[in-house]
Amino acid sequence: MGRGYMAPLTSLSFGSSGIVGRSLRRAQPQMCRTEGAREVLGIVYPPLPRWANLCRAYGAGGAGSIRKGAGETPALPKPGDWAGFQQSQTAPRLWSKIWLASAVVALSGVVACGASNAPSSESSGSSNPSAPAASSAGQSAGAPKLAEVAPPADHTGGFDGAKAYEHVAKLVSFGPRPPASDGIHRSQEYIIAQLKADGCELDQDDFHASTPKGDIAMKNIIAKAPGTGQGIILLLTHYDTLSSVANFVGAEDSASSTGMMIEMARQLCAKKGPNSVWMAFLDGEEAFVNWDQDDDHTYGSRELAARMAVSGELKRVKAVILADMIGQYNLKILRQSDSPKWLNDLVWKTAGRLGYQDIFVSDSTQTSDDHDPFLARGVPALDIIDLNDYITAGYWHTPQDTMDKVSPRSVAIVAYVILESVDELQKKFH
Ligand code: 1BN
Ligand code: ZN
Repeated sequence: MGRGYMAPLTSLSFGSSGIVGRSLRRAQPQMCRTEGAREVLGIVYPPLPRWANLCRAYGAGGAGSIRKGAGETPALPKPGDWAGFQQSQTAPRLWSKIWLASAVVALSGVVACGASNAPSSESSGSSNPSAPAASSAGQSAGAPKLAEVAPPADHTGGFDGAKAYEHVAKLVSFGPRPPASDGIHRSQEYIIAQLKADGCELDQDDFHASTPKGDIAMKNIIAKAPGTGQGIILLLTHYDTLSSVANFVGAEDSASSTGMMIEMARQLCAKKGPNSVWMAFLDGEEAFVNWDQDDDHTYGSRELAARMAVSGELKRVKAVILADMIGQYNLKILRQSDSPKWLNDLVWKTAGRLGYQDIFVSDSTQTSDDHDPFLARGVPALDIIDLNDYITAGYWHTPQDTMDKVSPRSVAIVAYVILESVDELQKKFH
């Protein structure tokens, strides 16, 4: 893929020619039939699963910050203006620090609480470094958060969770990242600089997507670690944020998975396995107006799947693993019922072996996301996502999606599970 490429209509029209649309519609009978599609902050979404009584919670979020229509998007502040959004606006920093300090005293020895906004490695003294620490126990959705720290890198297969958290904070510091914005351009520069520094081979796919808001320039960034054979293991994250909500910086949706993937690239680009490992940073996942209408979503992943189909590379893909919203405290990842059983089993078995069966739980759900264009083309694909709890807490697609909702420990654990799952895939497809 070259630079400055204008996507052929064929590539995006694959997504709208029926394959992708059918896939998304097919998923709906499993969802909350009583409520149907819901509007959250001006964007209409498909219904959610029943399992956690979410239909009611789905409408939460308050309509006060709805911004609709072209020209109503607020002017983007200068980058420095966004520092405050690294913490929730509803919890002033001083009070949250006092609260955290009290929590540290109360739970002495359990929580290691740094004064810095980027917690460093924990020293829990736990006899089982893989076991989840007690620091997240008892926290309910919406409650103030105890600071968690990343496990030392040698407890998570070499993955440096503190560094990943710094990447997340950096992305958030650029402000909102809707497609073609100043914030996303700064994010692209940052992602590319980090990947180059890690020695990754890079593809930059600049394309244009036809959206309800007109033709929008977008960019996928693909880091490639070549393998000795022909196979490809494809890891995905999106890095854009929702354009329709003012002051939405998306710490969890989507900086957490993007920061994690940047840090994973440091390890993966230094390795050569039987299969190549590609890490795609995707633009344009979020809807501009209505997720459930006119394929107004997943522009970047549809572009990538279409391009790889045209080039013949798609046939070489053994598995796709998407990570999205993986940094929450009290993380709960559900199996994906639309994904192949063997791929769910491989990842969940790996998580169980590492001691994280309380995070990778056995319930199933179905989520529409960037893995869909690959499933629709017959490629085994999985979404590692915790969407439901974030909706219940009232943070999803709101200005409350800030750095204080992201746990370096959760990010590190998901990275560890994905890295080990990549090793399992390498063994399976050697
Ligand atoms: C995930 C994060 N998604 C958007 N931001 C995808 C999605 C959209 C999942 C609608 C469920 C409903
Ligand atoms: Zn989102």
